[in-house]
Amino acid sequence: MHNRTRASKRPSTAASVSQPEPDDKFVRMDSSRPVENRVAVVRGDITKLEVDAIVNAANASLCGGGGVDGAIHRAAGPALLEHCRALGSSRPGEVTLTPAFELPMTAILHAVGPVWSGGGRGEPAQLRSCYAKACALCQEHGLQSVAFPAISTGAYRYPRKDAARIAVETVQSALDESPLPGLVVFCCFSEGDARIYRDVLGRCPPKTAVDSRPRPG
Ligand code: AR6
Repeated sequence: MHNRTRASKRPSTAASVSQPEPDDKFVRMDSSRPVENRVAVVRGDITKLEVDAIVNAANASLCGGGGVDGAIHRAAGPALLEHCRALGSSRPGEVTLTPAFELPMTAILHAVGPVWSGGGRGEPAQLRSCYAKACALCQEHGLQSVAFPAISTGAYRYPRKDAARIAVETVQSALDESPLPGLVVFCCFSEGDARIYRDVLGRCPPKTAVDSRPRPG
């Protein structure tokens, strides 16, 4: 069961936060919608989202750590660590797919973001690669919906606005090219981050504008 790489745990054209925050209570998106409605911003814990895949902000060892990586490993259980140990290490800009084990998703996409050291050491390209490769894996494995944390913006200190701009632009390009993933959720841990994403999305040209507000009912 854990070797499954296609989106088969359950069909998903919707994403929801099962422990709602005061705003962003619920996001429902239909993957048949046009690109502009295939992106959402949610505030909350990524392990609680109902999506086919979640992206982990991993380190090169793939063996867990703090932040969102720690939260995902705790929720997925020890089998994830065992699986990751067998995979060996990864590199900045690379993304590795694993099963989600005790989490309800079909897959976890472990993206190794760059450590920020001023921006002159390839950090933007590596961050872009994380988002592009994660979207490509969704296409390859039939994953309908995927949630991203703000990769590299915590322990790895990537400036949050610059990182959000890269995330949005890269995902937008991927969605323009492919019907999969049908839905991309930018999962922000803080309201400040959610505001940054909404702001960046608001500045996109009309064809990429998104509805990131909760829908009643
Ligand atoms: N759900 C969603 N976002 C979260 C969660 C969560 N449960 N927890 C934290 N965040 P970070 P990095 C946000 O440090 O900068 C680890 O030790 C957090 O607020 O998790 O890529 C790894 O093992 C921030 O906005 O990842 C690596 O060694 C974002 O996730 C290193 O940290 C990313 O913060 C990776 O550093």
